[in-house]
Amino acid sequence: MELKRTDNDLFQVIQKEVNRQETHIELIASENFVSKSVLEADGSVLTNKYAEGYPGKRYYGGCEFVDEAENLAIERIKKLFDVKYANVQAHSGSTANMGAYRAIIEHGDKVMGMALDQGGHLTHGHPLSFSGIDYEFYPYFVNKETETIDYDELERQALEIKPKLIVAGASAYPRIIDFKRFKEICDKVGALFMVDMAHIAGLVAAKLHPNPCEYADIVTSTTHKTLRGPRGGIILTNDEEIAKKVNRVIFPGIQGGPLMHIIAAKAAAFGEALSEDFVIYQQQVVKNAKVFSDKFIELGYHVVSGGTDNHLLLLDVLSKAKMSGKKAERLLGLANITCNKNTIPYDTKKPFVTSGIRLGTPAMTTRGFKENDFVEVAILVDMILSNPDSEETFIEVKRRVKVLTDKYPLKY
Ligand code: DSN
Repeated sequence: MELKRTDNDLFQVIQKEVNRQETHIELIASENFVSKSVLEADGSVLTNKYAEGYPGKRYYGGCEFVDEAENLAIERIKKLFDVKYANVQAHSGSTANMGAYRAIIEHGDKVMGMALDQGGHLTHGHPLSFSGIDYEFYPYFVNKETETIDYDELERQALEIKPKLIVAGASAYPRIIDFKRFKEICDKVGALFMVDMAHIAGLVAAKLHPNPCEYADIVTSTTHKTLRGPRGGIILTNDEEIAKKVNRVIFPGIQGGPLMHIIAAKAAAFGEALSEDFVIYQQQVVKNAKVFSDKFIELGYHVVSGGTDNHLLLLDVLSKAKMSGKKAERLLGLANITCNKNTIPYDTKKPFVTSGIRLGTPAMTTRGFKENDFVEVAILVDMILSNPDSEETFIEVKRRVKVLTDKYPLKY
């Protein structure tokens, strides 16, 4: 280990994080564990290379091999989502969204996006995000009873607001999103249609969720969530003119040199996502989430929208356990179970406090967890939330967490 020799302080920090990842149950719905191959590409010498421009049209010499890496990433992602054009240079999901907006709308245009406290994302119009600053965002909501997107109300709002663009996609929405219906509403009001599929990209790739590329003018995603690649972004479209604009706004519009090691790692991850194993993995992610959600319902919890169709669920901890999401996140953390506090629809508490927690199955499914393991995790979560002051409970839960994490070691 060269780092241990040259910089033991940093080496120890990394070791502590390795140990944390090994010994904790990871339930953050937007996280995953990449394969060794992806990690290898991510840590490769491609980090040394400047390659401003696109394959075959670079501003630097010596790009012949990074061109090959980028072309592999582009060809694989196009095949994965059955789409004509792809930009794989966006450094992140936020950058991808900035690029998508800049490619298809103008500053000040009206845009509709899912309300942030009901599952939407920062870059779908938060007032402090570039999105909320550059564009006039209007939120749409979930139905108070069903806690699912109210498409009729969305249509009514869209007819009134007449936005230039409607954005679908969410960070905390447990149900299938009806892209066809979104597209019909967009057509009715003359709006462009964008989908940010960051959370569900892996499910889409495995055909367990409708493919937004069939309906949307432009689709963005991160690559590190269900898709199980390195941290980064992508932009997809079937429209040649939009594709040309996307490439211009990403470079030179927003970014300089692309992260070629990350692009190589994206290529590796997209290659994996094209395999039959990946489909089986995603099927297990969904099965695990369903069983996980069912167990919480059986234990007396309100699960937002009554369950899940995808990789995550939103647990209302206030109504059953009489505590905030913030407290639940902290207590579970003490028992080596990692999750994040999350607002639930029509939450009465602030985003930094919340009434809920968001729980996802992608990461632990990668480690090998099956349905019965998630039943056990639900029991452990409930033990902590029901006995927050019992030291014995914490000791017992930590013991059982260790049994699970030892059974499914991280294979790095
Ligand atoms: N912050 C991410 C999430 O956790 O869902 C979205 O970018």
